[in-house]
Amino acid sequence: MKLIIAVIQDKDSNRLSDALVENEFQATKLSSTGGFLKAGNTTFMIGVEDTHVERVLEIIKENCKSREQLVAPISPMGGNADSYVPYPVEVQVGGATVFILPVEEFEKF
Ligand code: 2BA
Repeated sequence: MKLIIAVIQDKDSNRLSDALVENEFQATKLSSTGGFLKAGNTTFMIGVEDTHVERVLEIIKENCKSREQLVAPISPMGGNADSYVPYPVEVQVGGATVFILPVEEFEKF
């Protein structure tokens, strides 16, 4: 068994939830915050048998889009004003960042 942990954008989370339910995969959704943008994102925990990992990855790919996001300028606040960028910068936020972990034991009580 594997635990798939997928960090995705909030905008895609309902679509991904629906697609997982349609395909009879169980998942837990957590509200999370990206360390770089400090903006909300969504983390899915999906426990599946090894043979279903590829299918779940396909579903994630089909339902999560990469997008450009603007990062607001951060004031230097006593730091080096030379490195201050006074305008928003665009970053490409991926459709999904996925970790696949082996599960040692799985129990439901
Ligand atoms: P954030 O940390 O808010 O990052 C959002 C996007 O900002 C990233 O998209 C990347 O394009 C850019 N970015 C991140 N750190 C950067 C830096 N030091 N310099 C320049 N640009 C930077 P993604 O790579 O697609 O990541 C989307 C979200 O997935 C991340 O949100 C974070 O919540 C999670 N994530 C990504 N890599 C991770 C990792 N290795 N471990 C844990 N979570 C990760």
